[in-house]
Amino acid sequence: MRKAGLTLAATAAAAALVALVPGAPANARTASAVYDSGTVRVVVPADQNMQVACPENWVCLYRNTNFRGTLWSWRGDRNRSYVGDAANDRASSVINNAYRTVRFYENRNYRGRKVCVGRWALRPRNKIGDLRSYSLNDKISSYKLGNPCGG
Ligand SMILES: [Ca+2]
Repeated sequence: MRKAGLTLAATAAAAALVALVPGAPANARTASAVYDSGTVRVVVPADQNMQVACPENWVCLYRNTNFRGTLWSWRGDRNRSYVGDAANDRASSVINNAYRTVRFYENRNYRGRKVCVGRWALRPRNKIGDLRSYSLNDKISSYKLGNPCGG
């Protein structure tokens, strides 16, 4: 069911992109399209390099570095053995606003290279602005909530 929701959201986002760009008003740089199924949120900025906030208690993947571009996010209450086709292997930065530590993995089912990101309470140390630093750019496929990093 989760996978179906994400696919629907991604399809809607793609359609909105086409609709937003032609004839966009002068203030289009501040506009964004939000698709929220309750568990999955896709935000598509009119300006594809715009910085979009990550909601509290959500886990956020960004298409571009420094938390810019298309945002895919999930409520921070469960593991994701697969982030779905829309977000898979596309994130270049991440924010963990969940109340628990998150480990992001290169492959599905929590396999491969990983990076640990501290919880909401540790902000601003709860984010990675450039996943190239961890050799995980355009690679994240799953993530798991867990114990503090280094524990
Ligand atoms: Ca991957």
